[in-house]
Amino acid sequence: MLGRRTGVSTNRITLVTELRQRLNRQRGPLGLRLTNALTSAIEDDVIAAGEALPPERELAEDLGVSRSTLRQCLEQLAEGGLIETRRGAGHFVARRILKPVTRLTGFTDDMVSRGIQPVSKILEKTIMPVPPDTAFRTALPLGTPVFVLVRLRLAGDEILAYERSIVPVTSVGEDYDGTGSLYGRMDQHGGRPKRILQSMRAVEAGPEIADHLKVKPSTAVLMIRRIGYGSHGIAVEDAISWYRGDRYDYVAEING
Ligand code: 16G
Repeated sequence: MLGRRTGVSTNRITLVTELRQRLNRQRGPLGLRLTNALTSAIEDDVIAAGEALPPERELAEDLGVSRSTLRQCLEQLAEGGLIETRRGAGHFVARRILKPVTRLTGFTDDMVSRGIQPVSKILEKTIMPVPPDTAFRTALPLGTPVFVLVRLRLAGDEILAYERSIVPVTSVGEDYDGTGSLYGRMDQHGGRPKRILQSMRAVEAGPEIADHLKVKPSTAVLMIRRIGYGSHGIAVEDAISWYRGDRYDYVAEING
């Protein structure tokens, strides 16, 4: 009501009230308090993923801080991946992808189930005898023909991952051109993995990965190794992926 009468949205009033309280609860330099207040407000969903922050000038006025202090805080949040700054449009709370580790899905499944358009850019596709390191990891006999597919994985125009998948040619068919969902293609041939061994670790993006993911070198990214086994226990995928660490939350249910 109040919001409508004054022309200020209720969301903005709630956000400003919350931020003021969070600012006052802390000690230390104003910039640090403001960064912490904004971070915790975003983490507590006071302002939801995808929503716009109020314009810089208005937010600075409402909070009684200078625009340059606010701008520095916003730059820090953008670097940490909490907000996205779109030129001419303002600052938006970044959307993160919650991915259950226990569900056996591929990238396309993950995107489609969230109503996001999956896009892939093929960087390399080759048929070759299985590389020795893959043969060691998967126990595929040396000489097995495999399809090597290197792709950038995007949600719309946003790059989320860079990945290399190696699958036996029998799992995709010799006429596969690498387009569309790899798992969708495998479903029509030998079948997608039924069991997966996966490891995940945080690494600093080297220059090549940073360039692919369009992040600054040394940014923390998730390196994920996945070996998928088909219904007869034979390996059908050896994959390595680098996922944007600021876009993915891997979640698991743990029962005691
Ligand atoms: C995921 C898998 C990857 C698999 C791909 C298939 C992880 C870490 N990696 O990105 O191993 O090849 O999905 O996706 O989950 P597609 O069916 O969309 O091609």
